[in-house]
Amino acid sequence: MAPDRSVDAVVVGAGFAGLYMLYRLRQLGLSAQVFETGTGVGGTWFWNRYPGARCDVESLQYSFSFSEELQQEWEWTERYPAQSEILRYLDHVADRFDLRRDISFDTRVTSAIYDDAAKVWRVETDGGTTITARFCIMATGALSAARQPDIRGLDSFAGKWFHTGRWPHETIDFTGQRVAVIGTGSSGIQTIPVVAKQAAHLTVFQRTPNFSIPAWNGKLDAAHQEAWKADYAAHRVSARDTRSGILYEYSQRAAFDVTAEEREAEFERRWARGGANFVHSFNDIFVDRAANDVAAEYVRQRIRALVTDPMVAARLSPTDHAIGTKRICVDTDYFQTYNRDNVTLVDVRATPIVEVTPSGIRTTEAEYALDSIIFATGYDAVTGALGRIDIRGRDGIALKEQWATGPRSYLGVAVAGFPNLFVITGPGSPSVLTNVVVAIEQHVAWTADCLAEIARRGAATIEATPDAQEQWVAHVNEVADRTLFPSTNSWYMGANIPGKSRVFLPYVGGFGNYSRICDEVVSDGYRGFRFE
Ligand code: NA7
Repeated sequence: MAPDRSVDAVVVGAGFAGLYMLYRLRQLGLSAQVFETGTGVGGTWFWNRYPGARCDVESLQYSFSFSEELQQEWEWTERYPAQSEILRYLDHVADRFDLRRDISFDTRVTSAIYDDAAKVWRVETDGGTTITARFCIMATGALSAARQPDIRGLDSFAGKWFHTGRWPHETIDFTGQRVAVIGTGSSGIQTIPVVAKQAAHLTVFQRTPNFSIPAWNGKLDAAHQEAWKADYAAHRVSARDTRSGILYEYSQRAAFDVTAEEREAEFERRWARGGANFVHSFNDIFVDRAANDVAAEYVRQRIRALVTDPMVAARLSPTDHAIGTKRICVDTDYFQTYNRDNVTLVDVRATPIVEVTPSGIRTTEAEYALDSIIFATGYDAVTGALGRIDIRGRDGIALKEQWATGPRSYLGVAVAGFPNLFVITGPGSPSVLTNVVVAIEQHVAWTADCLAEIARRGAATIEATPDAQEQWVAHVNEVADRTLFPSTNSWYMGANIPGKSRVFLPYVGGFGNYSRICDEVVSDGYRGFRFE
């Protein structure tokens, strides 16, 4: 079929990645079409409107650095940005750079098929549009494919149910209601304290307890913001040199290089400061089980101090995984919420959910009458959004089939057999282990430079070589195996999705190291890539 249109580049997604990619494509003088499922920009931040939704990276760091004017003019109001503030920011970015005119909203890309003869990508949408493009850029997000567990009887439920990652746009008021939250990851931990204050009764269905550190969120001090902005560019440079693209205090000491009292004091200090900085208290927490155990025990001790009922405190205390090997949660009054009279914690490992009935949830032990159910059950992370699109490269090979035993990419941005396809923060790149805005900016800039190089060389395509890809995959696995991460059943490992292959999805070698490798690949004449 003849395409409706032809452009230089199609971008899938209009979150942080898609917006910045469009900005860079325009700078290169390339025509672009962005497709976005939501009715507005923002991606993950468009959908995650649940009560309490907030970023776990501080505002001054979780923002674009590509425009000095933008980073100077935008005023953040809180230490950690609420979802509504991030969305306002992204709306501002879209307007400021006049990005919307190249974005088709309310449009899902259903397939992207490479035509080897014409050397173009043929992209189809659910609206029936077909567009061809030389370059296809997946800015589909690592945490965008919401995962709804298959629980018997949900269709029969007479009340309302929601997923945190697909929250409706109208205000949902739980006042006076009997509400359930299923899931106690970051989303559950954020929403539970807020919903508990509204609901008549809240029942939390927990399968695995998580480690969480207080955010101590509050209004951003104007003088602090001003001082930070005075030196913004330097802060950004320093952040890019770190392991996670975030300016934390990365300790140079190992946990057992200090006395027990010093360790305790360090944990204490970091707890009082709040946030994920805690897991960097010592430099061996992610690699040494004993070091990890002392940090984990400190948090468990805190939970016991915060939660009045010792049985509930024990149930809330994680013992099945090393701290930090699931993304650490950052909360406001999470553990204290269980001291409220209107909150009940149900351990669904001990008493599994059997079914949803018209009036509530039935476990093996009891029936809970409910008006609303909130699923905070996470995402098919890192590869899920790509898997929902029929992506086919050379010879009609489907990406999904090629990745059936785990994703294989070169640098997490390119895939052998898929010429001119770029994945922003794809599997095998630091992505979800970082401040994702920093990771996105690096991937987008690298991709834009690559497109400029293609033009300079007068090449039609660029493609990762199978050898370079195999070496990269081996390196990604080798680095992961040196840490405690693979020991945990986490979404980093694909373990939350039945049937998903168990592979450590992101690159744990550190953002700073990773971006140096990407730069070296370029200075070595795009080592591991083939231009045609
Ligand atoms: P997560 O971190 O994947 O958390 C999902 C939670 O839902 C987790 O506690 C799961 O328990 C639980 N879950 C999933 N399926 C079920 C079923 N069927 N029954 C009971 N409980 C279930 O997702 P989030 O949205 O909280 O956070 C994702 C990331 O977004 C986060 O890490 C930040 O980076 C931002 P499990 O642990 O699998 O036993």
